[in-house]
Amino acid sequence: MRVVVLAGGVGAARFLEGLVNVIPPEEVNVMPPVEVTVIINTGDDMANFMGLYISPDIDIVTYTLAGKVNPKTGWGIKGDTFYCLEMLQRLGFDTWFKLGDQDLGTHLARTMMLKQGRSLSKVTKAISESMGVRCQLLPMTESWVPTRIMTDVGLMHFEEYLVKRKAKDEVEDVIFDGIESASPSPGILEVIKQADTIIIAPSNPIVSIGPILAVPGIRQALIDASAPCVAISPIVGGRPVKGPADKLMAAQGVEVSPRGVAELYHDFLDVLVIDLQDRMLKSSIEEMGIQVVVKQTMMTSLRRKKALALAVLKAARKFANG
Ligand code: FO1
Repeated sequence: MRVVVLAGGVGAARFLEGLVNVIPPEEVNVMPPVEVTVIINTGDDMANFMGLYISPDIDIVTYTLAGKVNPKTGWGIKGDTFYCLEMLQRLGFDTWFKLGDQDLGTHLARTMMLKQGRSLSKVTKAISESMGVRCQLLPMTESWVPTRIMTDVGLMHFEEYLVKRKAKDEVEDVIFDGIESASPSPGILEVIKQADTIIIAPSNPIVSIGPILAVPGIRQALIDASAPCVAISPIVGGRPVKGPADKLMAAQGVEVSPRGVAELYHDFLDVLVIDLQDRMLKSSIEEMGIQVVVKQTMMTSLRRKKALALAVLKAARKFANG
């Protein structure tokens, strides 16, 4: 069975941890082997940050699936040290983006491999495989398409808006710089076409899933796909579980609710999984032609992550069987 997941950062990575834990390991041949391919947002990438190529969402997913991620923050490496940053600070540099010493190793490796002319897909494969990640991780595109936020104090990279300035600026617009001339990474359109199940992970619909959908060809591939497409709402009780999705959705004139998420994905979505807190929205979302499953979606333990993943796979199978 081929499962394809569209993913951003922390929320998606937590869901993926549940998913890979409910899929029988290859050696247990209870069913045809299940391949999981993750199409990851690269709009957060910084192409020359301290001279390095930084891919936050790719690293969050890689470290999480490798069991290395810092569980408290959801990003960076568990137990990492920050001596390099401390030295940079002493030398007068602004170290607002916290890159740990081991994390810097990943960025140095990626930057050197890219400089040798290897593609971001190949670099991502090399790094994730060396960390023992079994899923196939694909950057949404291989060209640099930074997400920029137009605010009342000017245009800035998404990470500067979110991390450096703590998402305090008024959002006027969200721009996926150069995305119209980008193309999906090799294999992405095929993997969507051949998928048995497509999952939209609980990531920020505007700046994590949005850029993936904006890569020319990907949204149409999802619309044309024969596989059922199931999303988990990242908005629970009118608020994002984590991050600035509410501010960004409001700035785009989208209702900050699972119904708003359904609106954003309506042209390719078959089923939306919403939290118990939002069960009163079920019928109005179903009126949009999208089936709704009401579940506990707060992933506060591995047990809950696994239960959510199983519910999503079950919803997809139920939809596929009509
Ligand atoms: N998020 C923060 O809020 N503060 C940080 O200092 C920070 C550092 C960081 C380093 C590497 C990495 O892969 C991610 C990092 N993040 C940090 C997370 C990141 O800013 C966002 O959570 C994602 O880009 C959004 O999905």
